[in-house]
Amino acid sequence: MGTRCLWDRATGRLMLVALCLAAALGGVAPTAELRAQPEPTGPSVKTFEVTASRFKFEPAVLEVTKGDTVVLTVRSADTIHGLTIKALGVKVIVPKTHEPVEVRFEAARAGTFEIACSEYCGSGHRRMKGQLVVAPAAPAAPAAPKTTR
Ligand SMILES: [Cu+2]
Repeated sequence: MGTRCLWDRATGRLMLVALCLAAALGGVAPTAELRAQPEPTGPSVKTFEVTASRFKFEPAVLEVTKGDTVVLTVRSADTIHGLTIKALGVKVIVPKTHEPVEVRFEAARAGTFEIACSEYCGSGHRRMKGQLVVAPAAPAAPAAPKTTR
């Protein structure tokens, strides 16, 4: 009789634990499903607000994926500048009026391309550089680890 009673209690406890576990799992599952959704791949439009000033571009490094349409809205914070990416045939004059200028192009090639200032803007003009980093089109395999410099 005594053992029987203990058994019932143990079974009850087990069932309670099982119920709690099921509830917990049920609560976790939707989050896991959301996280499992793959990121959209393929070409898209990447827009950047770029500020040119003596003697830098901000942000200095723009990262896109091959095939992306890149839209840059460029403003000058001080004087006249230019923004060129020779390798991709991009060139735009950035007026000193702070008026934004827009330049749109396709990131047709993967690689790292220099962004330079095309209008003489002072003693640091020649070192006024940025980078456009065009990653290869999204691979099916997991992305390679990012290299840092
Ligand atoms: Cu310049």
